[in-house]
Amino acid sequence: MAEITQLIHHYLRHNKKFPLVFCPGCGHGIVLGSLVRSVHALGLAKDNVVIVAGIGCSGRIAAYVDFNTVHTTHGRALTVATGIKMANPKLTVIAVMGDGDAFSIGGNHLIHAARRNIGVTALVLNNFIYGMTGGQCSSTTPEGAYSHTSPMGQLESAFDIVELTRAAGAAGVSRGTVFHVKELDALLTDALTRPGFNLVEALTPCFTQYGRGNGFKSAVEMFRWLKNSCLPLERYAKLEDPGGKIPIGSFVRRDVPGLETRYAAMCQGLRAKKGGAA
Ligand SMILES: Cc1ncc(C[n+]2csc(CCOP(=O)(O)OP(=O)(O)O)c2C)c(N)n1
Ligand code: SF4
Repeated sequence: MAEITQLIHHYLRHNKKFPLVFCPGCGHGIVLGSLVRSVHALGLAKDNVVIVAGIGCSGRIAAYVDFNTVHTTHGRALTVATGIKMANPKLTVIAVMGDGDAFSIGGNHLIHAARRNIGVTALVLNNFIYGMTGGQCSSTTPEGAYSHTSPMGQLESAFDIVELTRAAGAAGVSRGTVFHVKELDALLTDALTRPGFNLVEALTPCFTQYGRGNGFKSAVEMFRWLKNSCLPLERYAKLEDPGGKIPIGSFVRRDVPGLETRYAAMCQGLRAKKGGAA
């Protein structure tokens, strides 16, 4: 059996309806593939992996993968992921969220997860829009862009996700795209091995709700845009005029023990003080 077929059989839930619910040309399925390949590359046992998803098209990913999965409410994936990691630090906990989920309604949880440095990987599928609910603007919708709630062009500026999470204290922050798949796999694999809170932002096209209204003729054209607009951080840093280019790669790598590790050390210290077993 071809390797890819073996992966599909091993990691995907057979009783789920395929093809995926995503629209043709949606990038979310590519992120799903990246997630499976990264877990496989690290040889993680399926029973030790937990996917916590919020609500949104991105959140549907949890339904397809044969790990421990929880579908939470919109914006709250990180709170549930935090509880799971604190209760059982041995688990690899991955919160899969859309930009609306992670950066907008769940923005407060995001900054606190980063500040606490809970040992969770946040995989955020950023399509610049609320996809599932019909194309409302999110906090990553670029200024001037069309959405159903900014029909004259978005008046608000978008969050700079890297600077936001860096300032909040995250151990790791990286950005990839569904066009640059091998690089995305590498960023996610790396994040899954690192202690503390690690965020991987995956830029992914939503032609249905975002592309159509913003001058793209097709989903293919959106992939072409990712190809032409995104470039490795090192090359981006040398540009005199970055124009509309977007840097991708690893932006923040700090060695910070996760909150769960610091908590376990504190408990051990207390037990030792009382003369109990360490
Ligand atoms: C508390 C709450 N508020 C609002 C909603 C409605 N809602 C469901 S999905 C969604 C937007 C999802 O957008 P995003 O997180 O960017 O994911 P995408 O669908 O684009 O992948 C919203 C607002 C909800 N389900 N729960
Ligand atoms: S609405 Fe957008 S994000 Fe949702 S499945 Fe369709 S293309 Fe993907």
